Amino acid sequence: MDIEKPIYILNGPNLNRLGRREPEIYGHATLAEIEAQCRDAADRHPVEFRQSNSEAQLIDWIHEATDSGSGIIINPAAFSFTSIAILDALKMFAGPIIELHISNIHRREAIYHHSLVSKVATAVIAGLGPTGYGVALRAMQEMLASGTKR
Ligand code: CA2
Repeated sequence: MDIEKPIYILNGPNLNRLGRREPEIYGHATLAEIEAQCRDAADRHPVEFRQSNSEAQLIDWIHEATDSGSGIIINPAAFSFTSIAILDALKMFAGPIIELHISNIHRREAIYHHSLVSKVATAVIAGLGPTGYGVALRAMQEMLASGTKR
């Protein structure tokens, strides 16, 4: 294991607007505050923290992580439920993948219940609020230390 390889934390559409609406579902933290929380939790690895509203951009970042990353934490947001292209890109990644949702998607409307990404995720975290990012990062570092593959 190369401990210098970064953990990619990828965030999908609309998450750049966090903290501005529906705090009862998503909490009050902005994505910038969540990024700071992740950098605090990442004591052993460099972190690439990114957000895009574009499916193509997220796929390019998954390819980048496949070439030079150690693990992927991904909140694909609405693309969780629609994107076979993101699923296919993640299949090429050999390391651990944590799918993360701020809300508990299973308590919500039926359109949020079936994530395509879960098929390729090593683990899924949902419903912990913004705290889930720090939890995911600590779990990812444990996985990398113990040599977990996808
Ligand atoms: O709970 C999550 O993290 C989600 O991935 C968020 C997605 C939703 O489609 C998934 O079902 C669950 C939606 C993100 C919406 O972004 C927001 C932006 C501003 C305020 C609140 C949410």
